[in-house]
Amino acid sequence: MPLAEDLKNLALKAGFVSVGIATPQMLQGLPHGWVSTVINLQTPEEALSTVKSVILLGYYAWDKSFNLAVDASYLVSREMYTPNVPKERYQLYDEILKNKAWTIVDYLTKKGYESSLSLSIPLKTAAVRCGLGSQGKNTLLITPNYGPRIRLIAVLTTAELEVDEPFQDDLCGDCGKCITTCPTKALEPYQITINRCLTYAAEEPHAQAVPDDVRKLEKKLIQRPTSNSYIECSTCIDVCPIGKPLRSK
Ligand code: B12
Repeated sequence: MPLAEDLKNLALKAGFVSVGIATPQMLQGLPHGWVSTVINLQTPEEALSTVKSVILLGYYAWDKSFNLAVDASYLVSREMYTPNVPKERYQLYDEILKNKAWTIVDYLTKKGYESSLSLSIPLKTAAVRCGLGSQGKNTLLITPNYGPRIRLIAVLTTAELEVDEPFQDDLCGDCGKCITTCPTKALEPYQITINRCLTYAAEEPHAQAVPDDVRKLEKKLIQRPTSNSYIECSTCIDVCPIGKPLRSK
């Protein structure tokens, strides 16, 4: 069995629902560098200089609780905020993704290929080039079967693998539910104003760039199971009709 097929079967067995493969050359021209204050996006080559293939893995996050984020209290709690100390945050879905993707890294490493996980390449646009789905009006990756209820991670490897075709269709069509339902009006078709997104507001409790009306809605709408944790907003995912489960809450 070709290695790509072998890896796809392994990924499905590990619990991923969609898998696609591209070369780093196929991922040229994607977003790069700092996205607001959130992340410094890397190219695959910056993440692993010897990379020959990029494997994009999609995990079905079917429950709101996957959006749980926990801030390390001694670093960043609202009461004890210390400027200039790097923040540390655990997002439940990131931890699940990393855990599952290690199966693929481990398998490739044992076969002699250098391999690593990446959450710092631009995963949505990479996933489109790997054939997983289209980029939606909410800016998220929309897959035909699960809509945007997919979380993404990449495995970078020196193995040369058979690649997939980029996804060509626009799955949103005339729908604009995510745009009209976003509580802070952060979305325009295919674009987001980051400092109006409730997730950004919750992640950055001290950012001056977040307008007052958004801070008020953050206090009202963001659920906080404990003082150091919150459930990230997922309204623009929940309302998407594509792949919507019968019972979505
Ligand atoms: C930075 C970031 C954020 C920031 C900024 C969001 C953003 N859209 O950039 C904030 C904190 C606001 C955020 C919020 C959320 N995020 Co976030 N975030 C990221 C991160 C780290 C990078 C995203 C990125 O590349 N931004 C850079 C901008 C420039 O790229 P872009 O959004 O693709 O913008 C392009 C489009 O606008 C496009 N475009 C412009 N016009 C047009 C027109 C057409 C027709 C088309 C097709 C495209 C197009 O051009 C732009 C540049 O290429 C990724 C993880 C990763 N490493 O990729 C997760 C990620 C995108 N987030 C994710 C999620 C789930 C969320 C939230 C739902 C929160 C949550 N509950 O987890 C919200 C959703 C908000 C939203 N609708 O975007 C998931 C999305 C999964 C999916 N199905 O796509 C990711 C992939 C994390 C993961 N590991 O799964 N996020």
